[in-house]
Amino acid sequence: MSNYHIKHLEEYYQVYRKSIREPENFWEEVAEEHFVWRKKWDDVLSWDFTKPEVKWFEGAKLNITENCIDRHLATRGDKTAILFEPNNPDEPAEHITYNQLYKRVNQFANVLKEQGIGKGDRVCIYVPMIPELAISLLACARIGAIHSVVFAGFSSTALATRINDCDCKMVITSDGSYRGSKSIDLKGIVDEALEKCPGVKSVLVAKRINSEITMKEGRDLWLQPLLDAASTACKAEIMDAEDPLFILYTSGSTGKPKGMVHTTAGYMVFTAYTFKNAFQYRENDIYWCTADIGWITGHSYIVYGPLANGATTVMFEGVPHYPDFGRFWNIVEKHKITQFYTAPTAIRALAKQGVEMVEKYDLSSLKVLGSVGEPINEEAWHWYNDVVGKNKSPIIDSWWQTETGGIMITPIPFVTPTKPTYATLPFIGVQPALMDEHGKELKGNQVEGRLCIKFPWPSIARTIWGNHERYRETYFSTYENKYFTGDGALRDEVGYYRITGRVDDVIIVSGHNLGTAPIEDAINEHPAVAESAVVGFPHDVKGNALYGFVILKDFGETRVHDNLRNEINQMITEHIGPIAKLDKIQFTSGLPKTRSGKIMRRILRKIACKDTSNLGDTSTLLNPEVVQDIIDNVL
Ligand code: 6R9
Repeated sequence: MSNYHIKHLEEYYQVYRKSIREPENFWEEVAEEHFVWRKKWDDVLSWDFTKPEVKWFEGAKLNITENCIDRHLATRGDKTAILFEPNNPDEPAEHITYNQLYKRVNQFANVLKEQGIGKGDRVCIYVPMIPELAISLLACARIGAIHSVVFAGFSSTALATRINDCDCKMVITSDGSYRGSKSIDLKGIVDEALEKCPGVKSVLVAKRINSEITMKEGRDLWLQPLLDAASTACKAEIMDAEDPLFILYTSGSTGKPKGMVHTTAGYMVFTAYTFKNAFQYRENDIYWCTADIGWITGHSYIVYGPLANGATTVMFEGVPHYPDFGRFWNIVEKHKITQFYTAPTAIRALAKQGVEMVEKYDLSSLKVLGSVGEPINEEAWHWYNDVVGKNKSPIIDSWWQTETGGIMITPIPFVTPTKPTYATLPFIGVQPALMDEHGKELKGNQVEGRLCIKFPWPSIARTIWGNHERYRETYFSTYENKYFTGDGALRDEVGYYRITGRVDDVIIVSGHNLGTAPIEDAINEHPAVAESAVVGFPHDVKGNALYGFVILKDFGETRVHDNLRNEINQMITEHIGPIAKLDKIQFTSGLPKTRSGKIMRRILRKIACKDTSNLGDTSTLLNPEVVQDIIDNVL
């Protein structure tokens, strides 16, 4: 079908218009022609954003792993499906073919079954970027278990919260992980978490760093011997289109993380279709996304989207600066990467190193460069375009979210002319709207407002695990009949979108979404702390860094403040993880509050950004006098 691969701008507009005018026909054609179904759907789409309820391909039966693996075996059995590049550059890369992936996923699926896991059970996956991670997702999907991957950089408390929120019966982990020159004791973190997780019956442990760990009798099992003993055949569980495929947690503006639930058919169709078009993927390309599978980018564009297209997808275990800042470019040269997808924070860190680190390597294989996770600033965009892409590989600045499942606004490479810092045009089937502060849609171009989506797309998250009301409240209550993204955006004179950043209490640090509420909760756990407020301020590598304003119970505290700062960051590390540590901590006697007792973060944000020329009206504050005091002591 010609619609599957967009080749020029006019075709984009044609296909886009069709996808908007006849969304059901459009997606039905895509679904018909590019996937294998055990049974086709009775109904393409039913939806109601007031409930909210969205169903795609209802009545269809399928298994996503048959689409990602089995159907490729006849034509691509010996092709590399997953190309694993280890942390240590001296350790050989591992090429896992589709034939091998089929066997390994089936063996893993059989182990899960033997351990009593079945359809609908939740399995927590806390595994570093090693092949077992991708394989464990697929093994769950094979038998209809719902995977809940927790990024293996989260602390034991964060892990326990996520395990308990969706009642996981099993945890899959590894003895440890490598990160550059360091190794991390993952199993120790799991053991600590499980003290608070009575529902977990078994733990499967992959061996990666050969460290001495304790195995709890009756609960913990080494994975490899079980895999070796398992059969390489495992029938795929036949799933309904709307059966949950996975849960993935994202930060919200209250303390509790939101378990976004993605279902099977719509997610598969949209991630596969966006992968093919947004990266202009061709057979025999070698595609590399540098994200961790612990985030949605890894789920959709390391695992499901690429494999549904029979692609070769690279999994990199390490970090951009080990053994030196040339590692990414070394990998591009070594594996002749054609599509490279990374985050602005990585681009900024690498751009700081100067061009020699890039120019040492042959990057001529690159065709398409991608950016995701946060707004890309102009300087980073140009560096990426000129130094890495040599002005010939278009940058796709792709905007999307955990909640959207797949790419929503992006240039299509070689089709949409790019513009620095602009995510450009909505993807096929995506209907954005910008809203003003009164809840009215801003029509026409050259407008700026809050970004909403007016019509369901196949991979929209269906609910928040265990809390549908929170799902409605967070995404569908601000603007009537629209999905609200939490982002601000502008539309320029030709209709290109530029994402301006979060408009809620989520701060994106190094591409990671962090809610201010859980960080403040962690700080407030410190016995010396009475109250705190966290805001973001610009940082040249991380995009944003965190600034904490902290009121101590006894302001005249005689203890050394630097120690207290370390202790507060330690609290945060324990409760959330090191990614949420504060760059600056200012101790203060008060926080600016409204008469209803709400902290005025807008003012704190301006102070942290050293932009105090126009603080707006502070007269309505309960305590306007603290503002000057905070300004005088700003760090
Ligand atoms: C895929 C992913 C979602 C938030 C999103 C927005 C920001 C992502 C962006 C971008 C500007 C881009 N974001 N891509 N902002 N330009 N190209 O990152 O999901 O971790 O849920 O984050 O990230 O603020 O709302 P997630």
